[in-house]
Amino acid sequence: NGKTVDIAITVRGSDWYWTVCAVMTTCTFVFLGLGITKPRQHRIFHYITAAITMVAAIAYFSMASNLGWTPIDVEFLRNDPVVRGINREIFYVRYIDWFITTPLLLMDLLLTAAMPWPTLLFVVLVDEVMIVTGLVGALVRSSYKWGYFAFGCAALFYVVWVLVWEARRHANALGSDVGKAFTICGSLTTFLWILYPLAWGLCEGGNVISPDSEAIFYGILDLFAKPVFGALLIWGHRGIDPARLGL
Ligand code: RET
Repeated sequence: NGKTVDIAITVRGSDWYWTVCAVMTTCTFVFLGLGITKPRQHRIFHYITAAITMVAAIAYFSMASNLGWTPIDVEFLRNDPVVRGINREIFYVRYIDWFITTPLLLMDLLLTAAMPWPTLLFVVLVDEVMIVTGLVGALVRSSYKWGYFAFGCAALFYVVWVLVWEARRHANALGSDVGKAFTICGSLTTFLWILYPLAWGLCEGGNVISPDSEAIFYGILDLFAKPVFGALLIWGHRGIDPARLGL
């Protein structure tokens, strides 16, 4: 009959979330600003990429304001006379962000490689399975969370496989400029996306690092996966007419 401990972000975590929010907001306007200097038919990658940072900006606004979370007892196996459980702040708003933005990131990549739409559809659906299993795993209060995690990792494995094999070959066949743009952005994505389940295991899954450290880990990943990725993608498309990609 011990007490429960609540763990949550401090003012330092909140300040860092505000910082990331500011970067995402700025990048949204920069990507849109670059887009409107182009003819309408040439704006698709600007629009997709700006939408990604726009959604992230709002998610980070929520987390910086300490909203969009729910307390979850993460030490469910614990049998301690003093501490009955540890309620960790789980930011479900992250998953709402990812549910919208990871399909957009995949569209950026798969449209660059001019993949046929059935492939795009299936990869996006598998990606959504990955995000939803991660959310459910983060919210359940038993070791079943690792079962959901395993489903999510299998889904990520498929997405990475399509990017590294099928889409890369498709992009290279479209010319060296398309191949280069895809290789740079695809490699960055593959490297970063594999780190997300690691962060999840240390935060929502295993409660190994504090919510402030979680803010830094996911924050740095998101800065590279969205603004840095977006800048490289838009830069990679300079000189590529979307009509060549069937867009
Ligand atoms: C979860 C947990 C379940 C297993 C796996 C995950 C992977 C998440 C990924 C998220 C990517 C997010 C991005 C956000 C935008 O910047 C859901 C953490 C595999 C890959 C790129």
